[in-house]
Amino acid sequence: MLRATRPLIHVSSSRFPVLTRRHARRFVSSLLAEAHANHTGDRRPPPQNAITSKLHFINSVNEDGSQIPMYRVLDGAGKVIEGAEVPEIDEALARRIYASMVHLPIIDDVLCNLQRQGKIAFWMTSYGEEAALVGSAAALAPDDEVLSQYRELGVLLYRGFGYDALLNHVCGNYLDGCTGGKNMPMHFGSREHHFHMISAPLANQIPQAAGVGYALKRDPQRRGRNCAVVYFGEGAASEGDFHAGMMFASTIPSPTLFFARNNGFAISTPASEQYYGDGVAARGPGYGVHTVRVDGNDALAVYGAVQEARRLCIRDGRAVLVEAMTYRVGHHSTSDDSFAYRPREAVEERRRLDDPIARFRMFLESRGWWNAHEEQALLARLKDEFMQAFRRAEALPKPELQYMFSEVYGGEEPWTLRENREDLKRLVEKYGDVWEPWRTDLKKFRGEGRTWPEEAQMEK
Ligand SMILES: Cc1ncc(C[n+]2csc(CCOP(=O)(O)OP(=O)(O)O)c2C)c(N)n1
Ligand SMILES: [Mg+2]
Repeated sequence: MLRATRPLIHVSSSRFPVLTRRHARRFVSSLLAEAHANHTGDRRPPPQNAITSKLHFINSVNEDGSQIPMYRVLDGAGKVIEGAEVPEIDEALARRIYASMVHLPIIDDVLCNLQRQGKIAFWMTSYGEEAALVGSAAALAPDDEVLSQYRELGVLLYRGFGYDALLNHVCGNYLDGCTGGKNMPMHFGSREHHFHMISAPLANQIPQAAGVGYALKRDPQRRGRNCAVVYFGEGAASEGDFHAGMMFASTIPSPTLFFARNNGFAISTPASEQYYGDGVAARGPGYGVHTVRVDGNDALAVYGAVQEARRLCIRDGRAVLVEAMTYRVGHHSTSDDSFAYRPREAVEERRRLDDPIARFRMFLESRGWWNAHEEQALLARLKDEFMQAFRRAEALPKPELQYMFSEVYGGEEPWTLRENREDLKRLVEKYGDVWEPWRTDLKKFRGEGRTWPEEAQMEK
């Protein structure tokens, strides 16, 4: 990118040239070159790098070749580890984080069952990643712009996206404010909650986030106040778009916080086959980006790391990368059976040894902020509220059938869509009453698929 040359000293008289930073830099380096040449007899320009006479290859960001360490605050029993920097957290925030973690497996259990019963089309669980999601969400401002991959429901719910909004989307009914019933479940988003709509091609959100970060920097109302936060899996970090996004945010500086959820798998491909280097974190310094690796199953460590990452990001107006190490306890999605490619015992062992929810609960209990009685009451209340919301969403019809053709593209409707709509209308009129699958299915739509208002709109 071309940068405007900023004057260092601006002299208004036309007799003096404007001295720019670039001129000053050139002047100083020519002096240095001359001194270097006089001293050594070497007339070449002075090197930018320190010189070494040792031929030494490196393959690590650490001098000693070791892996980047992982920041942790709580041990497996929820006790603060020796020497840990404990982020400031009060009882109200800790309880909010905990409640937001706890409802994720409740939602996942219910929705996986409903998918098996054929009541919803698809679901992807957050099992095992509750601390990474909620701990990070808690460290952000509610109006930081979030661009997510798909497994980040916990972040959106933390911001107050309710069960009704979620289930209207999952059921694809006419009140689905995310995609108007047109997309698969898991394509949620909410303008009100500064959470950009999910789109399935992996990593597309990463360069977009660098652009969003840059837009925030250009906006005088939000500069120095907000950042863009992009969530992605370690699998998505193998896409070219990850590198494009990092490069953008590094060379065209913007307050963009990259949050990698390293859950050990990209569907059936284990992390060990996804990269040979030191995970995702090792790539950050290559782009000159401040980077930290954190224990993603430790809600307190994630909260502290993201809070600091956000502070740096906004202070410097530059990208920061956080890699949260966690484990995908669930199958990739309801279309996957992970026991076909990893032993069931390994998963059960992980769940038993390192449950992020239990770890944070023990921390709360050790401070006297939680007890078994509250636990029971909370679980029962959340399950009840969720089931009631499901019954409400399930009872609502799908949008007008013809709405599938509206609001697909901005601007003038392409003729292909108009033709498709007319074809469908003709077919419904011809077969809608006589062909059984359609006779039943059409009843699920508003107007039983027979009303064709000129311009169907998404319910707002
Ligand atoms: C460009 C592209 N390629 C492949 C897919 C199919 N796909 C969907 S999810 C996924 C795995 C992603 O793994 P990761 O980024 O680690 O996220 P996780 O599912 O582990 O949360 C793949 C390969 C896709 N959606 N888009
Ligand atoms: Mg993954």
